[in-house]
Amino acid sequence: MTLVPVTLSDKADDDADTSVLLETRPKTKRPPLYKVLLLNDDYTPMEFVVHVLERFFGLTHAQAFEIMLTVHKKGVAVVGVFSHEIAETKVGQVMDFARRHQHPLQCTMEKED
Ligand code: TYC
Repeated sequence: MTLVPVTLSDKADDDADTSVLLETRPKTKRPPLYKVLLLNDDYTPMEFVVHVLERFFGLTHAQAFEIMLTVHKKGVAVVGVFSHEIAETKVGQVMDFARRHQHPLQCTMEKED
């Protein structure tokens, strides 16, 4: 809990300004968020990427197809924004699933500014 000094003017006696400490609410800093990024490559099939986006990010087929196309055309796209732990889990799930299917699909995370 932070104590903030506040000077109050005493109308009865101008020379007797009184300093008091007021309690503020405790500082709770929001934890940083992380963007999960999907990277393009020349070999992973489009349908596989769409499936990954549906399966691990809860996207509809239309949303998944749209993001897949963005990655295909631009090279990278943000798939979602999560806490550090959730982002790490999603990246691990995607990388593991891609590796098991022998696709070079890459997924990474990056701290949000
Ligand atoms: N570029 C791939 C292809 O033409 C498709 C693709 C899309 C691959 C998105 C990865 O993250 C990716 N088959």
